[in-house]
Amino acid sequence: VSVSNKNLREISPEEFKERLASKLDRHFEESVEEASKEDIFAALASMVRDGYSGKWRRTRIAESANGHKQAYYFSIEFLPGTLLKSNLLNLGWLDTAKEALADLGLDLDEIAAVEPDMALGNGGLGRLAAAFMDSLASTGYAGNGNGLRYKYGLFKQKFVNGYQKELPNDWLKQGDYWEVRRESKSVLVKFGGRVNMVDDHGWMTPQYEGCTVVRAVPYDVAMVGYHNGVANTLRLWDAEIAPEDELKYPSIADRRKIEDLTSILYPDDSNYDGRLLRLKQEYFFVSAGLQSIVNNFIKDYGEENLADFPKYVAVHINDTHPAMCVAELMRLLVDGHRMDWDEAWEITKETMSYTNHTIMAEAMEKWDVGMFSQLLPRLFDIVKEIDRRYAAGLEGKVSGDVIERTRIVKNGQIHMAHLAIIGSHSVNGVAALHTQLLETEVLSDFYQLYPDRFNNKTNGITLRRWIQIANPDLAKLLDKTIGNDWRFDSKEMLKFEKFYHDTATLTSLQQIKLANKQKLAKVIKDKTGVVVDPEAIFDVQVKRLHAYKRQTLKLLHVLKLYQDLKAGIDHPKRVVIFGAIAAPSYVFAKQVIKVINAVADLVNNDPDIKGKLKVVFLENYNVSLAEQIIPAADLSEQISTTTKEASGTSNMKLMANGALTVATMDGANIEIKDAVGSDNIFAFGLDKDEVYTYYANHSYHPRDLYESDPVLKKAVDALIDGTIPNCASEGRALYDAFLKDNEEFLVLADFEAYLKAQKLVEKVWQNPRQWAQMSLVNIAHSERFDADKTIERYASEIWNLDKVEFDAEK
Ligand code: DL6
Repeated sequence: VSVSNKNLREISPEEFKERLASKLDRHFEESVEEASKEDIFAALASMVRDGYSGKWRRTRIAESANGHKQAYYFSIEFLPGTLLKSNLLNLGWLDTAKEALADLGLDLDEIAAVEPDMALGNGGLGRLAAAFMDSLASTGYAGNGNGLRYKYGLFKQKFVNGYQKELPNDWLKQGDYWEVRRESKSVLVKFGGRVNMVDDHGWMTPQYEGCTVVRAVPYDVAMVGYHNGVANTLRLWDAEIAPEDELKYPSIADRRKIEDLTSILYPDDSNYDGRLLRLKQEYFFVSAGLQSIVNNFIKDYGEENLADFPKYVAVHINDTHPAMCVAELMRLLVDGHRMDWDEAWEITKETMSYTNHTIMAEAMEKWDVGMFSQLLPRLFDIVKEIDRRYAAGLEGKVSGDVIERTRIVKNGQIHMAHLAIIGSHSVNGVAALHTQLLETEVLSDFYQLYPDRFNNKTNGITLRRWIQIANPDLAKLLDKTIGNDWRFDSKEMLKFEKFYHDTATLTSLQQIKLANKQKLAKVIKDKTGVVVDPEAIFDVQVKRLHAYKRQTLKLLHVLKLYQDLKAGIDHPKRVVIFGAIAAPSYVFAKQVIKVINAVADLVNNDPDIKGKLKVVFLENYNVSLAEQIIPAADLSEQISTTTKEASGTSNMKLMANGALTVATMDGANIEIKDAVGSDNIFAFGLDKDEVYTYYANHSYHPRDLYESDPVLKKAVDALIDGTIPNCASEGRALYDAFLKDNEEFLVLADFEAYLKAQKLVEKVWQNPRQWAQMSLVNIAHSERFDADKTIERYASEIWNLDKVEFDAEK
């Protein structure tokens, strides 16, 4: 990129105040003194849009005019959180904004809190996609997102009596400040009906009959780069009635049948209708996105140059949800542009790349042939043909068993991961262990067939957001100690390690953490009424609720601490903080939530405990809440069953904020341990080989452990012996799950090692200087997980992008 401007204050406070006053005057006919927080927020958002609009236009023009290859990241989820502060930061306006507003007696944090989180994701998958958008722009690549504009997004989690209830998340009700509706770029997407292949001058061409046509309208959101004049695009599609079909849908109820396609993220897939809606959503954003990319390509380079498509376009399939990209691009090339199948296939493979984000079979999508072929008849034909040619091409070269295991269409189902792998030139996992497991276990047949396609890209996080925005005092301490170059090149953070013995720096670190904990204590009090002591260990587990992530192991630890305290065995003060949402139809996860909430009630209100242990489950965990919790964490719980967590990214955010990690050797925890050294992490638990030995030999018998370890037995029994009021059936469900022979998540098997690790935690906690030193090492080494670096690897090793070149200010 031409311009990398290191001026952290690109605008003066005076100019900022003037612009704000004039916006308020123009849009709301009011002065700063009269304006509500909402109006000030709207005025700020409008100023920010003015600030990047030229950059956005210039980037778009430069990207196509200069023949730059563009990457398109297709993802069912994007979780950018809120955008005001991150746009201010990336424009170089954040410090000025804080100062200017403070001069006016206003607090930027309070005003920014008006903005709802964009509810377009669920967890790590969506957050990673959003981090990549920021990094693509910030590293100066032409990279755009392609997803769905869910009107209600993921549900809003509420606890009623300790149970999770799901409410619609009306995040768009104030109107979104950042999106631009691009009516003229709308395309049509077809569902259902029948397809007849007719001979049109020697080319078999599909004729669609009786299908439902949905209009896809894009809403674009600028993804502003950090101090570099670049602004890329996140394109989100909304479903509308096609203008020519208005009469077909006369009533509101009729219209909603179409418009509801983009109402919610992850419709309940435990029933047929929910699954059908998911499939529709997936095809909708795949088809709309690819149509618009192909249209753009033809506008810029001409239809006659379609053979060069992969020179200018990379399409990334983020998890299996957009795997239909493979078949849809084939459809567009073969049906739409009369390209020969073999040529189209080579182009498709060269264009597509795929990331796998889990080894959990349940998340590797498969669609019933019946549903798929009815909803997408032409695409089904194409998938079948891809599958037929795949199998035919391997015949005689590899065993029939391998062909059978790797086929796309088999046993009445379409295997989307297989489609993505067969139709891509690159398949990557998201941490070294995960990629290794893909190669040796989960996708080993494919690895044998296509060893060159497989590669690892360990995940990363937006350090800018998690330090500069969420933990500004830590950012200032880094500036003071190592200078502010780290804000532009995270490698510089390694220099922070030089302050390992510096008492003043260690004291500052402790003070910053304490202040962050005081702030979080207030949030906890306001949200739950629970009073927590900021001097206690803040022990944090924030992530989706899933059996493999083992919030249950933390729960057993809490029960053990409670029992000790009741028996007069002392422990350092601790506040255990959970944040987690459960999929609406995931019964076990919801039972875990209920039991944790019941335990919280018990522990927090038991006078015998004297406040030495508190348990807090914060509702509706999202990016904004994460920004409040993570800077205040002392301890990061990364305790998944080894082999099950593909990477994890809360582990990275927490270490960057100086939390120490209690970790199984799973996912990216292994790489965190590599980075900080084994003295600066609390590693414990079964390793990969031990886990696989249990699985292979069916030799995990948790009841033996339970019978032979009285401490374990006592903690587990608390679930059913009446210790925890108001959750008898849920407690029983957990108890039964833990004791089931060959229980998949090996909870009890890791209990003893986990207690040992926590003993060590308590010991180190007694030595605040050592704790601060370990914390410092973790902060310094979080540079390794900067998403900018991850994106550099995707750009050079998978997408083959070069940086956008233009004069940012012209
Ligand atoms: O790669 C992003 C993120 C990883 O950090 C998590 O370890 C992984 O669980 C998550 N995967 C998914 C996929 N679906 N499921 N389950 O969300 O991806």
